[in-house]
Formats: sequence, structure tokens, C-alpha cells
Amino acid sequence: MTTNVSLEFGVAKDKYDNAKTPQEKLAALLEMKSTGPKHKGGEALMSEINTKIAKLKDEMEKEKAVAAKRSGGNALSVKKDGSAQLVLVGLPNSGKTTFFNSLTGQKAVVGDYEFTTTLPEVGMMDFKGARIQIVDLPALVEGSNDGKFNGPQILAVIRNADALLLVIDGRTPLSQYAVLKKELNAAGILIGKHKPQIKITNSPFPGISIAGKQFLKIKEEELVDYLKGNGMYNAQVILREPLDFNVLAQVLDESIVYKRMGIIFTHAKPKELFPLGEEVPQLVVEKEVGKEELEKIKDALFPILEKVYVYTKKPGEAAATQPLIVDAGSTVMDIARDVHKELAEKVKYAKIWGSAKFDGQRVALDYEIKNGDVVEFNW
Ligand SMILES: Nc1nc2c(ncn2[C@@H]2O[C@H](COP(=O)(O)OP(=O)(O)OP(=O)(O)O)[C@@H](O)[C@H]2O)c(=O)[nH]1
Ligand SMILES: [Mg+2]
Repeated sequence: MTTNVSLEFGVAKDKYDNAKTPQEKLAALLEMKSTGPKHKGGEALMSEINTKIAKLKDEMEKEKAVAAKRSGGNALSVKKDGSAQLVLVGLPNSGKTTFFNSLTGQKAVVGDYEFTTTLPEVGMMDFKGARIQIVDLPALVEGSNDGKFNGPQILAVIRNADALLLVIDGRTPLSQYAVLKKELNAAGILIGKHKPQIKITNSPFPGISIAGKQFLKIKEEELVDYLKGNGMYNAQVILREPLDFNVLAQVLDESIVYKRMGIIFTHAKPKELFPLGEEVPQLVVEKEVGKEELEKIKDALFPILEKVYVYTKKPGEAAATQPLIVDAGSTVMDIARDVHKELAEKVKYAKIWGSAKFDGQRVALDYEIKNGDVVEFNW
């Protein structure tokens, strides 16, 4: 390498020469690539760097696959850990790994070329002292569901997630969102909505009974015919939201899953946000997220997990400093069960600081806990 190079390039080259791990080597090479000579005389050098990057990535991928095989798993599968799992989903180069690094404090490799990430990266996000697992995935593309670029394996991880973060380049938000939605829907993953509040179950009693008929958007006979057409002659239908043929087909399709989501816009603020309602937080993030901003982002994203955080306490002692993360809608009893079977057996009532009318208010075991509550178990 005899070409005249910049100071920054020299620093990057030093890093490369001293790199110990393949990750460090790759990071240094990428830095060399971005600071290297752009003039004609530098072409040979740049091509040498590109070859090294390609080779290294290849080796790293093989190594990861071998490690995964040894541990008995599929290289693209992810073991759940922490209180909940949030998965990053996006097109190539949208900024998934950059945001993953912000959330987890990790230094996974970021690159200005497509498919930098070829295998899932897993990290932990600290949330008020509790741990939430973040998974950075290889990109989805048009055709993922048909098998392109490990699409089916990536979609399998998404299907299993507690909630999704769509990472979208704010410069082309509509087209990016359209591709993601299409691929997810094709894989039976419906985004941004709850499972419909509709239950259709086989019943031991003859005939088809329907509760909540005011929600029927099709004729009652049509519903009955449809169910019979699907082999359900004895069934119980409970409607708590509008039912048309479309929803009916979704409810009966057991392969469909529903995922709550948030949207992260990178690179630029989009002209306007998507009309998705308050249920879907939409945030614009910078490449470098400041500490304060990061806490705001975490608070804004937490609700999509449909969990609440609570601090448990014993009488006469201080409250725990780390919260417990439990399903939204959990009662005092649910939380006692989460803590210990024994506690669930002996607890008689709780005192609540936070959502109760006054601090230390005594509540029954079916009291529903809200975010940030302190719960003191008494027996
Ligand atoms: N200006 C700007 N650049 C960003 C932002 N987020 C990421 N980038 C840049 O966009 C490029 C791609 O970032 P990555 O984080 O590697 O994107 P990715 O979605 O993980 O890409 P793949 O792993 O290839 O799918 C890099 O050059 C990043 O530095 C952002 O918010 N603003
Ligand atoms: Mg990536």
C-alpha cells in the first residue's frame, strides 16, 4: 500500500494491524474503506480493502454457522432471554444495527452497503434496571417470504417476537413500509394490531350460538354457512368487535399471528407520520442517540410490549431498586405468583404506592397493577 493516504486512513490502518478479533478487523476495514483515497490512483488499494472485507465477512459467517451447529441450533434461530424480546425489522441499510447499538450499547458492525448483518445479533437493553432482549436481524427484502436471503428463517424469528420495531429510512418511508408490510403479511404476520377480540370455538352443544350480534357486519346466516363450510357445525362465537368476512377468515386461520410494533425513522424525518393511531409509536432517531434521548425512546417503546414494570416490597423494607416486568393487566395475585409460589399461597392483601388513591393504600388481590407501582405484599 504505497498510495498517499489521509491521516484518518492511517489511524484506521493502525487499528486493523492491531485488531485481535474478526469483528475488530472488520470494523477497521470499514473505517479504512470510508477514509481511503477516492482518486484514481487509490483504486488498487480500495479494491484490496473490498476483497479483504468480503473475505472476512465470509469467514465470520462460516464461523458463526459452525458455532451454531455445535450448539445444536439453526444459525438464524434466537434463544429468548430477559423479560421480553423486541426484534428489529427493516430493509437493507435502513439503520437497524445502528439503532441496535444505541439501544444495547453494543458495537455490532454497521456498514454503508446492503446485508452488513447476515446473522441475528442479540443484545440486552437496560430498562430501569430490568433487561429486555433486543434482536438485530438481517434485512427483509421483496421476496423474503418466497425464500430470498434466508427470508423464511428471519420471518420465523419475527413470528416468535414479543413485539417488532420497524426500522425505516425516513427518506423513502412509504415504499419501505409497503415492502415490509407485504412480506410480513405474506408470512401470516399481521402488524400493528391486536388479535381481534373474537372467539370462535367448537362447542359440545349442538348448533351455533353467537354472543355480541351487534358486532356482525355480515348476515347471521352468512356466518353460520361459513362456519359450517369450515366443518364447524357446533360452535360458540363471542364477538367484542366488528366481524366481516375478512376478519372471520383471519380469526379462523390459526397460522396468523398479530404483533404490536413501533416505527423508527432513520436518516431523515419523514414528511409525515403514518396514520396508524397512538397504538403505534413513531419516532425519528439520530445516528448518534444521546443519553437523555435514549431514555425517552425506551419509555415511548415500552408500551408495545404490553407489559408493566412494578417494584415489589416487603413490609418494613425498602422497595426493590430493579423493577419486575409483568404482563399488562396483571393483578397483585399474578405478581405474587411471579415472585414465588409460596408468596402466592400466603399473601392476603397488598399496599400500593403509585396508581392507588393515596400512598400505601390497601388493595385486594385482584387489584390491577399499573406502570411504576410499588407493591407491598402482606400476609
Ligand atoms: N444519516 C444517517 N445515517 C444512518 C442512520 N442510521 C444508520 N445510518 C447509516 O446507514 C448505513 C447503514 O446502517 P446499518 O445500521 O448498518 O443498517 P442496517 O439496516 O443494519 O443494514 P443491513 O445490516 O445491511 O441490513 C450506515 O452507513 C450507517 O452509518 C441515521 O439515522 N442517519
Ligand atoms: Mg445491520
